[in-house]
Amino acid sequence: MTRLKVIYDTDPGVDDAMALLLLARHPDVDLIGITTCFGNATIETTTRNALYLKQLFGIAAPVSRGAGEPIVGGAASEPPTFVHGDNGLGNIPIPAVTATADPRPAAQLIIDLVRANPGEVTIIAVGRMTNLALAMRLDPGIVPLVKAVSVMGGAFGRNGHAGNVTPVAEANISGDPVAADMVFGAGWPLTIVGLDVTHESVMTDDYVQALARDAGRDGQFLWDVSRFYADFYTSTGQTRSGFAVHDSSAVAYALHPEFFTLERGAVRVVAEGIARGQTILRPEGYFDHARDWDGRPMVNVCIGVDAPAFLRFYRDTIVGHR
Ligand SMILES: [Ca+2]
Repeated sequence: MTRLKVIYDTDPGVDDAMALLLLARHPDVDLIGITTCFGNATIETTTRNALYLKQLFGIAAPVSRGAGEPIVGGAASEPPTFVHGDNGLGNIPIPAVTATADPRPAAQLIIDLVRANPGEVTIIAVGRMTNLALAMRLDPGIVPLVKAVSVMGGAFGRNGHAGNVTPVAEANISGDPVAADMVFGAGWPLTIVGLDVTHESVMTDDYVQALARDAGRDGQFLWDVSRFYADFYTSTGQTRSGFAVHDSSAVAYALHPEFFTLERGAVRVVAEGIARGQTILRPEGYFDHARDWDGRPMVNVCIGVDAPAFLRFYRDTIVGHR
């Protein structure tokens, strides 16, 4: 298999870090760029964290700083420190970081990498969609040059799962709904990996403990970085042990789409009001016209996942790297 060229657009973030490790350790992935966005922490913090992880994981790809606020509507909302800790990485100690960011803004790095690798780049976007929307706006010509886009975000109410910032909205989409609506309407081959499936896969304490035992330094890191995050999930009653696996699900889709079942259709995002950030699918073959969805491109929406296969894949990749 030729290696998959990946741009990882991220807001590290505990689960972002766990997904980045999966990308860094997978033999079939050629990680060519990491772009940061505000979200789980401020843009200063997520960029510092991405640089720290690049250093820690031994990643060669450039890290480029992206958006610090939504594409319209002003300042970012307060970071969810109760989920990812004050430093965005579950309050693990972070030593001085010597790696430095690429001088280009994230949107420019995305454009440059896509243009240098036409038809070959998969973008895995696991934060706000702001950098992708900015890149599209700067250079709409990149859209047909992208091989695939795999997005962690959204909530469609399948499998009994609600939103995680409101009953209908997921954080990445709610944090910049205008950008998400642009990205879902662009016309590139796009798959949305939302809470409908990410809440189906849970890394229990036993699972992470086994990684800590079997995967050396990487395993110990996974255990340490995820303790604060696991406490959030158990204290809020979302899990009995451990946490739902968000960002790594979007990575898994890019490498193993067969783990997932899909619905296809046009997706719009609610920009304002109490449903801000809600993702609404009009399925392909819907019986009637719906003006606000007419003319929008078809995208894939993940509605089911083989969670045991996915969790085995994550473990095998991390342990197998030793
Ligand atoms: Ca994220």
